[in-house]
Amino acid sequence: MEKRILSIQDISCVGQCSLTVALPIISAAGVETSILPSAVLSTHTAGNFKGFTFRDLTDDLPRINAHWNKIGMKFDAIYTGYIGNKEQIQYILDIVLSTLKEGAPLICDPAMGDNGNLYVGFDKDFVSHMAKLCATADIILPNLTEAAYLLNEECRLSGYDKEYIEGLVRRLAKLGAKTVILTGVSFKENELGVCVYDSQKGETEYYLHEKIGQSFHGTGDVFSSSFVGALMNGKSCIEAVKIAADFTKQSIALTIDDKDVHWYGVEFEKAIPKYIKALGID
Ligand code: PXL
Repeated sequence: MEKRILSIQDISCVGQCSLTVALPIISAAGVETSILPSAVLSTHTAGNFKGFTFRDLTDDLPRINAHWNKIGMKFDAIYTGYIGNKEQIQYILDIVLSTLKEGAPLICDPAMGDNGNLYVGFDKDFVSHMAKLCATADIILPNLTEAAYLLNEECRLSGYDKEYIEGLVRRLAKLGAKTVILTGVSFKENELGVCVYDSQKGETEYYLHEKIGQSFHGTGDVFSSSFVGALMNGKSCIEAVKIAADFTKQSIALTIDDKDVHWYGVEFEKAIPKYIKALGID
């Protein structure tokens, strides 16, 4: 039977992030993708999108869960991203408890900040609730900013060494997750990549590649979604990281020429054929 996963994050109607990224990418990976929107926004909250609408769906979460419990709905993985507010965290923990199949992974992207800052609307109190969700996850995928906030440490975006990164992933694992996948790691100019820490083996692996162009919004969601799609295809964590990092890089490369009009996200659609090829399901 086909695997069915649940992704919990917002719908930004326009903006190429969260569910409008997760749904097409994980579906393209051949995995049934059920969704639970945490909120509906007219656009994402970053860059030039001022005056966006925000429909909070907190009250729907327990009602949806009650229905799923009644019909015995179960998922082969749950992947969480942008969460609407701190109250949703407890509801999401309830959903995980009642709908995630035994032994199936909870994958948590604590999507709440970038470039040293939290996204609009989030504060330290929200971060402490997100840390609780991360503590129950099997795999977490923070960027450097989210990692520092989760640990309540000063954020270092450059000028660090391997010792700093390896200390960071170890401290993050101590929050509770088995595997930490830290994104946005770079030890030299024109390099970007990921550090993977398996706390059970005590092993750290890197996937560093050439950095192309400027940074784009939504690339964290493209990376996490394609990672989840690869993992659900039976790839190991490090294989899935490589496939996801390559797909994200290709998506950026295929967007750079449209940067002025397409500043709000990456045109990942153009790279989907390569992603499917990398998964070996073409
Ligand atoms: O890509 C992360 C993200 C998801 N959802 C919303 C956002 C952002 C980043 O700004 O605003 C609503």
